[in-house]
Amino acid sequence: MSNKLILIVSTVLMVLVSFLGSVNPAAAETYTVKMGSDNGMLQFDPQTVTIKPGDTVKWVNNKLAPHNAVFDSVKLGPDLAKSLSQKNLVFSPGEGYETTFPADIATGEYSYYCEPHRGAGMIGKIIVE
Ligand SMILES: [Cu+2]
Repeated sequence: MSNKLILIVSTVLMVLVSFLGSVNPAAAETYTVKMGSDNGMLQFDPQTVTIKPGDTVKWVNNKLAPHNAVFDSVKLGPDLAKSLSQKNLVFSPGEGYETTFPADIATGEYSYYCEPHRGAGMIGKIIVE
């Protein structure tokens, strides 16, 4: 190869590398789930949220408190269930909490429930894909 060709090739490679280095992974997002629907149902709203690993779910008390959000320790194992769950009951409108799903969490469906209203069907689902 001539010196000129080597110079051109190395310049192209440098431009390519700096371009690739500037591409950021998608920024993590936050999804809000209302506890108690606007029309006064004992539900999480939306009942199903689809997220990616590293995203955050924010539960906010809306109506018919008290509520919480508990993940099943039998399915997930006690450590993961504990890290995702929010066991404290919320009473005031607007009160809530956030859970960031770990970047290395397995994809799949993660169902959870509100302890006081589980029997009434207050059950939600987070789909990690
Ligand atoms: Cu509830």
